[in-house]
Amino acid sequence: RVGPTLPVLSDIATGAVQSPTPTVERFVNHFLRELNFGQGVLLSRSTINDQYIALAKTVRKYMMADWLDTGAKRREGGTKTVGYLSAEYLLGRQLSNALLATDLQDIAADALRECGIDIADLRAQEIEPGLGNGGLGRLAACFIDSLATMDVPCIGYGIRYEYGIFRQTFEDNRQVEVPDSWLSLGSPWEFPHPERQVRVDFGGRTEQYTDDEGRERSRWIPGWNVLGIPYHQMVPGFRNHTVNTLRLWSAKATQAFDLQIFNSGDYAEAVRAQTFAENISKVLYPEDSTPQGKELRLQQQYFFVACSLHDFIENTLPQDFDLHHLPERIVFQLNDTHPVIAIPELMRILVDIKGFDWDDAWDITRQCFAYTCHTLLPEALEVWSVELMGKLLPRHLEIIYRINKNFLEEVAEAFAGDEMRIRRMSIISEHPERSVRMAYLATIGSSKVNGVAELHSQLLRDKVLPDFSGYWPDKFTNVTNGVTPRRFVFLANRKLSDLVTDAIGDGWVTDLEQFKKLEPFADDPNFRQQFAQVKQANKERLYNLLKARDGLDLPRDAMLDVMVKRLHEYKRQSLKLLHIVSMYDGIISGRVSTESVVPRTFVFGAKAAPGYHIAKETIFLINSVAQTINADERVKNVMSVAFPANYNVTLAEKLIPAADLSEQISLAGKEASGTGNMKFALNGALTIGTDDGANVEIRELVGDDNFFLFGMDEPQVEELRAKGYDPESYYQSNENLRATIDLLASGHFTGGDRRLAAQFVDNLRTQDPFMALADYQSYLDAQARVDEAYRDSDAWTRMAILNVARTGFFSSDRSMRDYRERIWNV
Ligand code: 73E
Ligand code: PLP
Repeated sequence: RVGPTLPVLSDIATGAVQSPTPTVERFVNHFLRELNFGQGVLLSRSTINDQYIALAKTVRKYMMADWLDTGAKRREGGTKTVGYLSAEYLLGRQLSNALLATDLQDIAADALRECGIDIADLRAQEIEPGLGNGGLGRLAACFIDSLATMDVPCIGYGIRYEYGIFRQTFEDNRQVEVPDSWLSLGSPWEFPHPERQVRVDFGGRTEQYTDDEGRERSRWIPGWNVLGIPYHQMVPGFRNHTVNTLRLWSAKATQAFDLQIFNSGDYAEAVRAQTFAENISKVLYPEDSTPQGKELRLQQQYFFVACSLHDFIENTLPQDFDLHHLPERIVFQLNDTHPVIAIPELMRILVDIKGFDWDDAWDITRQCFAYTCHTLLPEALEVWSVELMGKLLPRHLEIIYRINKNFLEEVAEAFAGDEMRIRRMSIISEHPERSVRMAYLATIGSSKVNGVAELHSQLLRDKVLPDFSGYWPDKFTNVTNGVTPRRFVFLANRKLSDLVTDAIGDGWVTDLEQFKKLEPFADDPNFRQQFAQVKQANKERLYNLLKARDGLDLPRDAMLDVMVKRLHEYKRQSLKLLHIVSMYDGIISGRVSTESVVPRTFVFGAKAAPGYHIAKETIFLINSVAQTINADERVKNVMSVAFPANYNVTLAEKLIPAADLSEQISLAGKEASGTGNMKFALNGALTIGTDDGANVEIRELVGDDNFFLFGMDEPQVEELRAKGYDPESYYQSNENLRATIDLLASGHFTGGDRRLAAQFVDNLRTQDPFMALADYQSYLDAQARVDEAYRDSDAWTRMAILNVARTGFFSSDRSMRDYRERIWNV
């Protein structure tokens, strides 16, 4: 246990004692002090990085008293805390968010101006911490923002990866991954606490023994261990004086190096153990939507979960807390299966360390966990081989076996003689190798299980976990995802925010349903005009950025059609590419005149997992098509394609507010929810989309007239699959599709080399696992409706305003209210 009760003198942090009203003068003072005494430089000699760090540390100071007070309030209050367990947090830049939360934006800008500094330059200096892959990690970041804003006690627990998601560059149109050294210029937002290190054991074996009371017990004799060092970050609520904590763990070797070996001259060997241990938090696995069955990943999972549980039980709860009451003080939300090893870990703590009876421990454990599933793809359901689990975590494997045995006995009693069911519901699957199904463990060990959009939760119940939802119907629920309006509207779209605030006041920032009040403004020509001006200004801002960042020259007055998200076959960037090539083919073949088309600028943003071959081929082809089209005089001024490298939160914040059209075109039943779709709608883009994930709810809310729906729905997909899907038949029967694919295959976009497009084309014609060809014609028809609608720009703007007005539901504040009511009971 760290830190006895401190003497009263040091407990001075109450906002009241601390904080005189911020003024420009005081801010200048603090900033210069940080520069001089923190960075050790004079203003006249300081670099932009010095200035950025000094500014960050200045802003931090303004949050400090609130942070300490929030912590004290939480400890005294004895309230229930949400422990959000997530292997990913895709935070995005911190500076702007901190300035916004503390209402210091104007003061800071003025103060820096007095120092001769443009604050925009310092904002641009920050490297975003990319400690997540995409939607799942960004969701975690939105959720902790909302919890702080709603003053809900929450500790976010995760991993402080030394390298986050790779930086994407393109060479010869191909993706090249560069390590993301986000820490290289210093990281002013984190507070390391090496003195609060936690030891985490691995490996070894178990041993049976009889305890003092004559009970048969098992204990773990670990083989090796590492240390977890916590790094704390502030999570400020929006102007409410609440600052919650994000606690990320970094791995460190128990012993730095072997001095004897070092002295003998074998330097590599001397640090081998250290390197091994520290590899655990070295880098984020760049896989999205599919798990990586690698030993190191299981190490990462157990590492952060063991640290977090220890931290909460030993360091956060009062010293003599009776753990029988644990469910009154914590609910651990499992962000997908990545932290599910926490369930047997809590059992181990309660049974092996605290001496609880199994049944008591199990009762407590199940109340302490809730599980969110984020996927439907069967290949994405995480499993760990029994062999690996036994090698790395032998005691946990034993515990999992016992949980399974008890559970299957229960099932056997309820469904006597139903052997098949028992086999289906077992945590242990036998094929292709004996392995632990983490989603089953999560479901059995949690009080609640939720999907992330209505459709997804339904499919989760019906398709992924039908036996479990039949057995425990009340355990299953839905919480539709949401996004934080602070970052993705207020910060990202300042112009829209001002316009909206002028119209309906600023209550929407923490109560996004107030966007509803905008509805009447859709019929106000003056408001429409201003709204259109905002969109145009956001486009200009984006084009200036893309010019400076990527050397791209984009026309100013085309429809901006955006598809940004991880590159995955189920998301169907391939379908978008077919649409582009078809439009291009129409023009160059003379079937369509340039005068008759609605000019479009297409923007892609997408990282492919480094080992995902077909995804990387798709990136290559998109870049090749972009290069060809952009250089072709015949389509000049009517078509351009941009693929800025390294799509991340920072780029999303510029791209989304500028978009006219949001591409959400996954095969129905595959995208659990999507959150990018929500951000676009809230920023006044219209959606062209399938009946998938949260698109369904977006469409219901904005209305059919304000949404471009296309493609099969999920039952139709299933039906076609059952009938036998033959992509080639679509190729043969659809002339436009055939021309499009043939043009792609011809080498036209790949310098005459047909081989370079062959894999992509063959894959579509022979496999097409996500049925792009089946939805092709419907997609083109919907795009024609988009063109039609866009021609009447005023009517388009009206639809865009209605999208904003009707999508306030997608605030992550609402998601958090749903979790509170349906799951956490906090
Ligand atoms: O539909 C998205 C969803 O919006 C889903 O694909 C994504 O989670 C988002 C937030 O709910 C997701 N990511 C992963 N699984 N689902 C995943 C799986 C393994 C590793 C990393 C991410
Ligand atoms: N990647 C980044 C950088 C994001 O900001 C987001 C969400 O906004 C996503 C991925 C998820 O996008 P989608 O929901 O379209 O998969």
